[in-house]
Amino acid sequence: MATVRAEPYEFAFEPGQVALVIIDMQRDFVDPGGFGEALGNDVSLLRRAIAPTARVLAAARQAGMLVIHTREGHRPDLADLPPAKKARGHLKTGIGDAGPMGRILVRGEYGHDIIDELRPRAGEPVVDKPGKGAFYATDLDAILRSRDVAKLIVCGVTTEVCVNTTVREANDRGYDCLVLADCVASYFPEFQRVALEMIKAQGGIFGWVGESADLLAALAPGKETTRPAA
Ligand code: TIU
Repeated sequence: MATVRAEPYEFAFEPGQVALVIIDMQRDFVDPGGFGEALGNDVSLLRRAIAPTARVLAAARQAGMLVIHTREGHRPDLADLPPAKKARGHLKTGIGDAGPMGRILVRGEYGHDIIDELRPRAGEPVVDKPGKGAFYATDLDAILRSRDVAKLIVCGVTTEVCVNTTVREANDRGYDCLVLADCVASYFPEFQRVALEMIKAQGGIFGWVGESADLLAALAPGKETTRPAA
């Protein structure tokens, strides 16, 4: 059993029964010229999560942990794009339209894919999702249950949108989620702070919040206990 210092209290897991879930680290959100920027956001705020997430990804692979990547996006014919989602924001350039990295949030396009720094390896499931939550209209729940995974370590973007929605969906399905604060990011610093507060409030109403350094310490070879509190 590994234990990670976290709030509201330590997060314990068997490395074989936990999955690392990396949410939507796609060029469309993280790179200039994508959907995130089309929404008026400064994408540089998201890029700070890349390096710590890459370290967690390497450690998870080393530990033999199940790694799952998600991507938000739609079929090229946009048949799974709700008209309300397409219309929202009255954007000049929105989902399905041509952007500098291909059609925005459309599967198969360059911008829809995961950034090079966190590229999935063969054998790591990539879950394509049409919504903000990774459980809605996907096979994520089936993938996790078939492997007896009931605990998730969550990284990705954005903290208050797809990360929070996914954690809430997971919580209602009986999963325990540890969100790594330095491996998730928001275009809005205030939302980053509050979204993490919401998860861990009331005794962990939706889950746990920790730091990647504490997870890495727990996963280090031969390390099976929590790092002592500072
Ligand atoms: N706009 C925003 O903050 N996020 C999204 O649209 N999708 C995800 O968070 N992945």
